[in-house]
Amino acid sequence: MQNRTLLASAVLAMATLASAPATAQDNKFKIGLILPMTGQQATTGRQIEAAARLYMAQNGDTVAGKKIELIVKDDTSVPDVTKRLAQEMVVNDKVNVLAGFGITPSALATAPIATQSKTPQVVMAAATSSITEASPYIVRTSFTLPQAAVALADWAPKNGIKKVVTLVSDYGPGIDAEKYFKERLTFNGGQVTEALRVPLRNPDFAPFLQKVRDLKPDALFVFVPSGAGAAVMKQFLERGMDKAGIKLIGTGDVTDDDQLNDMGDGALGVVTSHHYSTAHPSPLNKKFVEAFGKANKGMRPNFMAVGGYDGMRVIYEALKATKGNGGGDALLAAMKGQIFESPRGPMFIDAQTRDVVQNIYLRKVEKKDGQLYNVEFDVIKDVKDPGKAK
Ligand code: VNL
Repeated sequence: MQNRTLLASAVLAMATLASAPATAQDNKFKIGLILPMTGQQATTGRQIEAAARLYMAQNGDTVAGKKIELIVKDDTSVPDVTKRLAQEMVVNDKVNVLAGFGITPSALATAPIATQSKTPQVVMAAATSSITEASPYIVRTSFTLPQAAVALADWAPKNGIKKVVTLVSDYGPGIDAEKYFKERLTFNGGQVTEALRVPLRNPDFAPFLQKVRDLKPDALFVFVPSGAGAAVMKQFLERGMDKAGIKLIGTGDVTDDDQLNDMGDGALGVVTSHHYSTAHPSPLNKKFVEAFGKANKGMRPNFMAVGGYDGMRVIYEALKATKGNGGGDALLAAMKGQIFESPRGPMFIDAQTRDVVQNIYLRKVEKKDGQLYNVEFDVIKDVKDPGKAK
């Protein structure tokens, strides 16, 4: 009797030893989400984390027999920190996928780690065209600045805007926006009379805007990263530039849905081009906006949120397609070519470039039910990144 009990417990102990550690590891699928949660780009981190958590709440945290674990780390948008966190996540946490990346330098700093460790890197925010070329393991679910800027350069000259001054943040996405806007506007018979660049860190827009006032173009084209738009708008209006007959135009980063409501009626009528608006009138988006608000004290999802939400979709579906058994290469292959309806509209991941192909909308700031929205009035369908053609 005693022997049998001993034997039984010994067998049990062996079974536990043999299976427990392996099961715990094998049944987990880890997503390392690196975002700016503090500092100048904190709104981007907050939006993307909220969207990722919403996606998990709606779609469950078990996929193909694996328990999804989301590990969120704050890189404060300092690229050296991003790189260190990515390294730790790959080596210590053994993450299956790296994701997030609020700004271009953070995405680029991580690219060699993705390549060396064969870990898919899902870029949910950063939007310089060349990012996807930095590693064959990068897949992007945000947008590119050339994608957005070219649409606006087609619209402007048809709408009385011929002479434009550009004002961009002086780094990857700003330089892309400046270049592709200018090229297309010039092609369309317009002219960029001056190209101004402001530092990314702690920008002071005042001296630049004063200069624009003196130059008196038909319009000022602006690219600043998400979170900086309200400061530009405030100073633009304070200087009475709208009253001086200068229009403000830009990619949708400047009329960011996260901040738009606080910009005031001075923002009414501003035309921008972008891939996502909170006001996108599809049933899927209405559900998304409502659920996002409900889960986050009424917060509006912006274009960063949609990049995070769709990034999670791409990861979940890749895990399903590989039946929970795929390594980095198999997951990457299952991410390429995914085609689906996003809250932004239809989109797909181009299998060749691993970049997002999507509609770009022209939008105008309007008031509806007492709130400011980017209301879409035109669409250019299935836009590939123009930066890839060269
Ligand atoms: C970038 C591009 C960042 C667009 C942004 O906001 C943005 C980037 C933080 O590639 O760094 O709106």
